[in-house]
Amino acid sequence: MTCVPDATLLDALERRLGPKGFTTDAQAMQPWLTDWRGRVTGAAAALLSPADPVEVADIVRMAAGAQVALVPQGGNTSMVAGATPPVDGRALLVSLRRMNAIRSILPDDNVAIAEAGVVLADLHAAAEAIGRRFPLSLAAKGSATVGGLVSTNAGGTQVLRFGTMRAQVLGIEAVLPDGELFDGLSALRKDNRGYDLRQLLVGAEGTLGIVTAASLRLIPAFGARAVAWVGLATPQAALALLRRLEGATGEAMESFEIVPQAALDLVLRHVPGTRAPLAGTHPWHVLIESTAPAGAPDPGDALGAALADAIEAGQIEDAAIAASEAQAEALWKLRESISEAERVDGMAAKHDISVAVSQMPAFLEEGRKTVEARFPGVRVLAFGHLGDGNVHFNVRAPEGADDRAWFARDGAAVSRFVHELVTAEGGSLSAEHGIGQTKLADFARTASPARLAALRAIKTALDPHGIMNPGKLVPVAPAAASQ
Ligand code: 2HG
Ligand code: ZN
Repeated sequence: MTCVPDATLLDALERRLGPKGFTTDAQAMQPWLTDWRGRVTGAAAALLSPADPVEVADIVRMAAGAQVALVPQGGNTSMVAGATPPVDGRALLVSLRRMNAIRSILPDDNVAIAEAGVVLADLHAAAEAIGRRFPLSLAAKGSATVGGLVSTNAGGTQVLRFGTMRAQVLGIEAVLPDGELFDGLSALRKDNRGYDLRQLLVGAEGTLGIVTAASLRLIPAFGARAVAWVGLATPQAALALLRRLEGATGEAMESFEIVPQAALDLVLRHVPGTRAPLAGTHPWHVLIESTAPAGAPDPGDALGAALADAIEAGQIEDAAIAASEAQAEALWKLRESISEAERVDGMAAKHDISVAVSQMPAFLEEGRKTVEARFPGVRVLAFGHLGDGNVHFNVRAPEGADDRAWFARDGAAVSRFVHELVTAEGGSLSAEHGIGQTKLADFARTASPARLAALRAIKTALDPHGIMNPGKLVPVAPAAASQ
């Protein structure tokens, strides 16, 4: 159990961080105490906004001495309330947003060294300015920060070709729970010096330390991209199309996102300036992006030919390829606005699940029927990264129901049911969003004893007083919980 921060600690922190780095003002803290989806609100004794890694190290050292909890936060876009402090108000919220410098960008190494508070869109722009690309993107790119992306091992829409954040991180600088600065910001492509602390911190959700900067892999900018929208009848047809396009266009394809008609309808209803991408409606849709290096043939040619073959073979119902960058952006906006449209529409029980890619079509259809039969009236809205075997299998309240009341009454039972279903299929209840607080109980229930024991052993070894982001990711052992 962590301690309540006393006046001596708060005074010392205020003196160390100055007015820009320390506040206890309720109004200033308020926007950062509730998660993006508005489901979880916590409390904090103070909001700390360090300006550099030395200040972060001092904060952690002081908090460790007093056994006070720290909750690191970046853009506050967590889908699992991973950066929302506990309700007891004992924790100090540590915002990394002021640490937003790109320290260096090294074209010959294809590396950018970015501080934790760098916003993803700014990293994209910096890479583009030197003819490179940071190959990870997601809908929250205008707010999500490097520290959060690293700490959650974020995925997004290009994982199919480039992998998750784990594959992009070459080095990490972080403050460990005792206040020591781990300077692992190398640009080394190969480094076999034993346990990989860097990879331990990726996806640790701030429970093993505070990531202050990362060296990140860049790749050459693409010469051209082709973006297509396809209408089809079933997820099975979508999977067959994925494999057909891989055969026809090989490495060129980098996104393959599945969208049910209901998700497209939500976007068209709630997001101004959007319009239907195809003339008719279709049970399912797929957004595809294919790219080619500078000087290579237009990727639209191979993609167009493969889609024409798929129409001829009866695999898909309709398809359109964006004729301009503006059209390509408009298609991406339809996909990237689903989360926001769903949020505007009302509460949903959110499930970020993965199964083997080959099993996903059956899970989408059978899983939906099973959930809708068990909880009559609910509406499954499953969309996302079919190419990675990861969809957001969200469940909305029955039509016309008071969504907040429904969520309060049934949300946990629905999530438990979905998580048990996916675990029974050999899948994961967290594919790319992390465990945070909202998945913790179901993670504890469904994880194997060996997985939980290893997780707890690592946590205890590095953070013996449990001050780093308590209540997230690592389920408390039953004996400790009953104390
Ligand atoms: C996406 O793929 C994000 O759009 C958000 O991961 C998913 O809101 C969601 O459930
Ligand atoms: Zn996603």
